[in-house]
Amino acid sequence: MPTDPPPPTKLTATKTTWAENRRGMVSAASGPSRLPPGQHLTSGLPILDLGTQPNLVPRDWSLTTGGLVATPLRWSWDDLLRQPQTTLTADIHCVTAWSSYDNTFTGVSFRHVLRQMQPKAGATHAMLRGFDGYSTNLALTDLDRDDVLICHSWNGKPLPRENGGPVRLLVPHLYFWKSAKWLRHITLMDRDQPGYWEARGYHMRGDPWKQERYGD
Ligand SMILES: Nc1nc2c(c(=O)[nH]1)N[C@H]1C(S)=C(S)[C@@H](COP(=O)(O)O)O[C@H]1N2
Ligand SMILES: [Mo]
Repeated sequence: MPTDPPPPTKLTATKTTWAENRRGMVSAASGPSRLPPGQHLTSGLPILDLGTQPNLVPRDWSLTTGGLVATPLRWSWDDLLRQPQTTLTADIHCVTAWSSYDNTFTGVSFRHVLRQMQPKAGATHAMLRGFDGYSTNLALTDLDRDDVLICHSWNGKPLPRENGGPVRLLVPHLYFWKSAKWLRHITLMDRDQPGYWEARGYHMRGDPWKQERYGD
């Protein structure tokens, strides 16, 4: 169910130029630290998006899955809340160089969601799409973890619209662009394919500890 991404904005054009110039790359990690190389600490979650923020009430939200799955899902808000819930606290690292400590999220672990949809043999990657036309790719090995969440709450409150509410992905061990906001659809694939930022010079995986900011 591809939705075309919206046209470039000043922010998306700037970030595309950063990838071309490899902005923010530093030469060596300076030793063990809570802060990945090249990052600085901020507070809260600065808002980054493609320039549109879908306005969805929980009743309008649903999540569908397709591609290489034996059991395609279609979850309403109530279906999501009926699943086992996980609360965790994580540090967030954005490729634009801010990091934010101790953000608490509640949602359903992606490991549980994968079990429900039953990946078919040969499924290795996923494309995650937002209601704004955004997309991002992830390996199933990066999704099949207890700390990857489809989440609806942040710091004990409903996830605000600008942060992807009512429902977003959280992948705390990768740069924050992998954490798709306004999550709409998950496609399982038998190969890796670039999403929105990955097609614009950003790394296919995005591990902040390895500074996987940009593609080759
Ligand atoms: N649907 C959607 N998800 C998205 C984005 C987006 O533009 N659309 N931007 C990504 C980027 S680049 C970042 S840094 C984080 C920002 O999340 P925040 O606005 O809650 O801080 O969302 C990610 N998920
Ligand atoms: Mo980002």
